[in-house]
Amino acid sequence: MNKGFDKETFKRSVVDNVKNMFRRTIDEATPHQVFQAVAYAVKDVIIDEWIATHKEYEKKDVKTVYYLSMEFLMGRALGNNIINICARDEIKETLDEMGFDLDVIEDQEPDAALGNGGLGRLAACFLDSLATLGYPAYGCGIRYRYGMFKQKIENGYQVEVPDNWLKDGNPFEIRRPEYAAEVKFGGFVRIENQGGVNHFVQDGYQSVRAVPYDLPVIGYGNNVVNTLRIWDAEPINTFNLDSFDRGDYQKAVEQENLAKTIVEVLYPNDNHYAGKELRLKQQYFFISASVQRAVRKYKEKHDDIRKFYEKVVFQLNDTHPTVAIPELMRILLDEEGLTWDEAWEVTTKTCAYTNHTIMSEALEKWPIELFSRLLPRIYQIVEEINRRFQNQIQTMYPGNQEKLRKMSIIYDGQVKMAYMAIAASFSVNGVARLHTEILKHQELKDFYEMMPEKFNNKTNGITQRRFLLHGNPLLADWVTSKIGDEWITDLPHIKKLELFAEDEKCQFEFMNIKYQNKLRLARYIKENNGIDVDPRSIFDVQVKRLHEYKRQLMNILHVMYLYNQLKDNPDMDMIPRTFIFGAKAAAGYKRAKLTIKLINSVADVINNDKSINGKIKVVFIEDYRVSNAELIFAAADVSEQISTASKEASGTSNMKFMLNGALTLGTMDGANVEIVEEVGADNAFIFGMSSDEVINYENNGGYYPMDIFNNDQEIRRVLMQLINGYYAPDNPELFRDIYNSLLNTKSSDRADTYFILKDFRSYAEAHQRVDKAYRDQAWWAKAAILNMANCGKFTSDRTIEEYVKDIWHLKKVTVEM
Ligand code: 26V
Repeated sequence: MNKGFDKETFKRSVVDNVKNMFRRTIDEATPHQVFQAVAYAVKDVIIDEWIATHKEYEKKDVKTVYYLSMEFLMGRALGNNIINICARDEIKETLDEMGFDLDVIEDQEPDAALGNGGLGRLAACFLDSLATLGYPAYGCGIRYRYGMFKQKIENGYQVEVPDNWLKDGNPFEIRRPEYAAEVKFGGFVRIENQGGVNHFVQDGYQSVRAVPYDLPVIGYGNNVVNTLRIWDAEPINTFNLDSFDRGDYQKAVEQENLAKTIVEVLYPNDNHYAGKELRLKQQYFFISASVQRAVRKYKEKHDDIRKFYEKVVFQLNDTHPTVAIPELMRILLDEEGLTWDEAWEVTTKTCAYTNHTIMSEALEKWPIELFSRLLPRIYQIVEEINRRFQNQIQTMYPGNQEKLRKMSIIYDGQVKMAYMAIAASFSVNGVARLHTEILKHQELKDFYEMMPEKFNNKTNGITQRRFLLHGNPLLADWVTSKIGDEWITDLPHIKKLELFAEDEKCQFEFMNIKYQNKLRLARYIKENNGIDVDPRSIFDVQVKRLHEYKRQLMNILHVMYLYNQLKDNPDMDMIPRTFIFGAKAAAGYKRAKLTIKLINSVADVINNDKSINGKIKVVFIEDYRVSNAELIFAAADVSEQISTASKEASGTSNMKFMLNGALTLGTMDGANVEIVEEVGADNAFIFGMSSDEVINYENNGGYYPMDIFNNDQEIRRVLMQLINGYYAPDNPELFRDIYNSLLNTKSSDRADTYFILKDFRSYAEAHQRVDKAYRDQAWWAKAAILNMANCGKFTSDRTIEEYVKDIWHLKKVTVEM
């Protein structure tokens, strides 16, 4: 309940907004215009709190975390903002009285999809938790003109469509030209001797003007409104006759183009580094602007820049913002006049680094040629960082050339960003316990041995406010009716649900709510895919980016295997199952895109086969994104978390499913390990090789999938169907590449790199356990409720408290209104 909320004021505000913005009366407004009017009315409600929060931060001179991230996958703002100002019921009612449906209005808003997947959504959850817990924080990122592409499925294939999310404006953003900063690229470095002191001056550069746009990040029911600051690029001098006259025509046009291209589009790669120049420009652009601003802000109140770290901490979300390290060094050395040692002390006490993947293809390594050409002064500083780091290695390991070679920040013509991040950060963290252990003892072993004190784990979390309170109102209300509403800001309270797990009436209520949510998703699927699904079937869901290590392929191969069994034995006793997929493939990732085609081809055959009586349905949900994810988690019975053990750093959808009472079918990978620890192995379906086994095989050259192909006739049959036209009668060769990836050892890479055939039997057996378990509805309901009851650890509120305690050392602030 929002005490200050006044219905009549709100109504007037909406009506006035429609008039002022569109010169229309409210009854003439389109649904999208109504959305905008409502969004501005909500902004009206929070604007004073936003101002008050920052006044309070100023007054208390607080330490602030700057969460530096190339990605913030925020999703829609309106519904979440309404929830966090605790005015959901009031606003729903008010709009009802005006003849509008809040759900329909919310549906008008485009997702802010400024991120790819897990890493970007984690950043968004962290901002929600920081504001809710009352910690001073900025998110710093890029205002991409085009976010993550929209996915269309045409003839079973993924087609990428540009996401012009800003075309009708963004009601919540505020442009802040007063905080603009200049960012310089290219040119050369000149040394100027002034009174015996060397000054480094960058000349002959191109530059852009970085202009920030602020978005409010609203804490739940606490008057705190933090800021997500995303930077836009504008040309430094508007194209004018002046420069034309001076013969700078070329440069003026180039700078205009640079500004336009820099923020044009989010790179839609997840876990694959490509070494594109524009990507490095994006990185330096938003980092230079953010670091300059942080230094300027600090200096408004403090004179001793040597104590910068007492008020500021930079959290690097993966290596993408690592140029923050040499950029801060540059400012401290060249602009603030600190010595190297002084600047290094400040920098290393300010920066902390989070690692989100061990996949080697995601590691950022920039060619020296590119790096030094684009960022000449920054490169000089990186060289000096490396020189001193090498000295340190030599002191610790005298004569050990191997260490020097393996740990060098600059090696083999490349700058290794992860190594720089580790060398210059006071904290290095992984995102789940298993992941951190693998970092310490495998991937980053040398660094861990040299500086063990830096390494720590911060198991990821998710915000229950978006993924239960907003996404699943029926279940959220049910939980509150049983145990009160403390879970909203203190998720471990949800443990109290355990008392109801065995209660027949509660089990029935739970299953009924799940059924309602399955109906809601079935309607969505019918509207968007034209497929009828049976809400009484088991909804078995895998939604995440498409990647080989996540093994969507194993999932669909298993569906093919089940279908074969049904064809042989149409009376086979099985609970009807709907296999639901949602996944975007990176635009250039051929095999991933072919996997989407395979899923859709299998869906076509199976969904149209009357002979199996609808026992299996396969649905590929187009354009999986934050907004439809909320519907999907709410409706899931089974959560597929089936990555090859050791490969998924954490996973976060696993937690969102758990929160919504789905049971995990998964490997002992990432945070699944901790989920099972919390809920008990009896209340999940675990299968497959352990990470140790996987790593062992990898260190010994892999295994022989051909043995499985030769000895297991059912697997062989499935694989043959990839190349005999069973699912592609017009083009039997269509899936040859997938077949080859599983069986053919080319000289370079191993076959079945991700152990799909190796884990297949164990996976199929786990599916049988699911089928058997679902027959006992009381057992299933109990297990689902126990999953909810034991998900308390996985709130991002807990993760943030750990970051604060171990890394950031921030103080909570309260805002009175
Ligand atoms: C890497 C790259 C490489 C260069 C091109 C663009 C690009 C974009 C994103 C990434 C990030 C890949 C790392 C990542 O997303 N990791 C995921 O992080 C989640 C949050 O910690 C975690 O739950 C997932 O397991 C992990 O895969």
